[in-house]
Amino acid sequence: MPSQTVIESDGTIKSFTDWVKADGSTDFQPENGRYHLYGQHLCPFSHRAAMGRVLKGLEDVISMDNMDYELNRGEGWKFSPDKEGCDADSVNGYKYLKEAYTASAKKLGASGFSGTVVVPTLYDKKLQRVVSNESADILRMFNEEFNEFCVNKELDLFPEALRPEIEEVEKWTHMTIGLGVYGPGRAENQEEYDSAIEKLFTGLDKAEAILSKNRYLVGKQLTEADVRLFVVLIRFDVVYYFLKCCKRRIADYPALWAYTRDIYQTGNIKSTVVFDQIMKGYFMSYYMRAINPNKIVPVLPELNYDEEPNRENM
Ligand SMILES: N[C@@H](CCC(=O)N[C@@H](CS)C(=O)NCC(=O)O)C(=O)O
Repeated sequence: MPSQTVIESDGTIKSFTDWVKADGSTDFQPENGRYHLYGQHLCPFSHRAAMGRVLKGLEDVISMDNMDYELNRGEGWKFSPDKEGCDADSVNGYKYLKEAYTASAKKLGASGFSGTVVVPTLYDKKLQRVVSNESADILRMFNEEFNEFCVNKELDLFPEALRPEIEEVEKWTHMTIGLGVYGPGRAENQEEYDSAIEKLFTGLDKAEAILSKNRYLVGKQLTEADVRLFVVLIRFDVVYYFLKCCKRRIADYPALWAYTRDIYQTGNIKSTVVFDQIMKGYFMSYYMRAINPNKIVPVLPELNYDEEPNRENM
């Protein structure tokens, strides 16, 4: 089966875009123990994949290593088993994730990897190469392609009948909120800042209006649209608020705050939210070098994510 990953005209690979498929239409069949996830708790995109893994009950089927939370430009994601909560590379024993990317690119006949080495990365231990480094695709693979092996087969985060609506909601939540949280911090002048704030809080107000009437964003069940919004909301008051998104906290929005707690308390999701690493990751990594050169990690705000959400009967 030809790989879906493209070798660019310069001979390199910029991203891995293959798919695990239960119907046998690709080289990547779902198997117990065959795939591995490289992630980091700080990253909302990595969190999408970690949530899919836990929601579907795939912890024993898909192994996972957590990278060093401190990301440096140049060297990229590193394995630091000596740091609390961080793992060694349990598959290849590499020191840097880029080694897996380079070896995978060579395996496909490319001269190297020229894109950004990211988390999440889904790796195939059998064919010894990266399958995908796109979180939206990995979340869908976990949802659909491992039903033979997962604990929660009946959970469908992307039900056929709701797909157009889910994609529509994901589009505006991603543009206004998912990407929107980075706008105010990156603005280079007042005008840019003001318009970034306007865009972000218009998106949050819209989500608040929907979630004050509905338990979930689409239909009457948890879908991937909720997963994708949750990973942003759970970081908002502890990180993005301090990146100049400070018009309002999520805790100041009645519906968004209860919705965030509701999802946080669903199944095993809590186990995927590691505030200590989220804080260290954002405040110590190169993203914040300009505004936090001394790598000071602020105190975690006192917020009770375990407080009763009272949303079951909505
Ligand atoms: N499109 C990718 C983006 C993932 C992504 O941007 N991850 C960031 C961490 S939040 C990363 O690994 N950045 C690496 C770097 O900046 O060197 C996805 O959704 O999976």
